[in-house]
Amino acid sequence: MGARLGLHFTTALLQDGWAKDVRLTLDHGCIATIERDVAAGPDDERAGIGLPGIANLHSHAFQRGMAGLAERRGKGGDSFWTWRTLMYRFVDRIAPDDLEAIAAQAYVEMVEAGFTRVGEFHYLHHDQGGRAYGNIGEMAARIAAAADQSGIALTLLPVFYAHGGFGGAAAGAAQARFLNDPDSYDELITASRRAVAGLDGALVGIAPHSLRAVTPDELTAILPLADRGPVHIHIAEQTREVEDCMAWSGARPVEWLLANAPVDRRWCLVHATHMVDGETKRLALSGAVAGLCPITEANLGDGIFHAPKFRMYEGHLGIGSDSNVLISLAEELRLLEYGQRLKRRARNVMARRANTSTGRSLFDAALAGGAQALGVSSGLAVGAPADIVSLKSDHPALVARSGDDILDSFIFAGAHGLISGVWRAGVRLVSDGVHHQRASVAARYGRTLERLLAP
Ligand code: NGQ
Ligand code: ZN
Repeated sequence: MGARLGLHFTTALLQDGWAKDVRLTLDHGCIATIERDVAAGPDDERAGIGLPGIANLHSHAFQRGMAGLAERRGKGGDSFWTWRTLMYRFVDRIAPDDLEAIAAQAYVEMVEAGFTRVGEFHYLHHDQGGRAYGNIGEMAARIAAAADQSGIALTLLPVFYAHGGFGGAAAGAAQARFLNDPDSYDELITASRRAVAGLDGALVGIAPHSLRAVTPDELTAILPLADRGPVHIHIAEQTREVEDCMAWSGARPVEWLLANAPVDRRWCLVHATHMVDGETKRLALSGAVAGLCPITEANLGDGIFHAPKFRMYEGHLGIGSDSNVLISLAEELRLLEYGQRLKRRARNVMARRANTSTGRSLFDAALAGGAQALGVSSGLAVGAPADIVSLKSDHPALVARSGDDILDSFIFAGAHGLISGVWRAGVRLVSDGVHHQRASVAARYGRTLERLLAP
């Protein structure tokens, strides 16, 4: 790299808070210097309002391809489980090229939304009918290729999936493409590390899918493969899952996991919707991240997380786009707060204390929790990766705002078009709200969907 790139912001949210007239210089993808209260240099890029990029801690990228196609009422009552049947029908058609095209589209949209890293909870491993690909890491390599095309940083979470229900129940035919035993999973992890080896900043963690899909012995067998990396698991998303877990073990899912697995800061418990007070408190004290996916949880009719109690015990939380039915950082945070308001008939539920901004509290939580869950550091600081989002300071939703009012307005009062630029590791990916690869990625995605959805 040649001369250091200078970026100038009218105001920016640095690791130690808001600052005015901020000048960053970037070097080899990292923030080399930070100056405050300085004018822009002659060659600096002027970039409006600066925020740190946020990690999207939970995605199933392929599900972007069926977004909006499960919103028609069926014969009986529709539920998470009827949605899952439709999702399984869609996943069955996806070939490696298709996965790459759909994931690239999802990731471009994530970057445009202000996400600079994604945790891909990746479970589509095998060919139709469960036949092995020549390389067990074939699909992992397609996820890595999609991340590369979009520029988003990747924490790849290859999923261990072995059963169709608690207590080692046999998996169904529709789940055949997901299945491994601990030995083949070991190979998958090795292949996944190889698949991401060329990607700047990529990490690999592990992901036992859920207590429905993994037995206690299997969980014990695969945990060492994390090798100090992140461990993600779906848990307590649906009440039926809680009932089935009670019938199997006498304990609730989160209760069972906390009693039987070494849950700590490396863990991310995705959803954790249905907890009683004792579970909520103990999960918070474990230091693990609760991976909340408000848009998907609303879409699937999951329920509402016990946020006030969890926050009272200083629990860590982050945000995921999960089914990718809609990809929006601002809307995930807004819906997290609005779910709480509707349930509790109160306002500003997620604000950390009196006289604090709800938007800032949500943003700080998602920034720190997302980074923790994906195994990286967070925030704009010297030495940190230059993962930056800029907002348009002259947008009507943002004019005359400063400090935390900017975040409140971005989250609660902005509709579209507030994000101007996005940089990942110092590389500019988005200008004027548009990802530089948007057109080519969307064209390939369009051709893929035409074929996949053809009658
Ligand atoms: C998934 N999605 O892995 O994509 C799941 C559905 C399951 C959510 N849990 C499959 N939202 O949980 O069995
Ligand atoms: Zn999920």
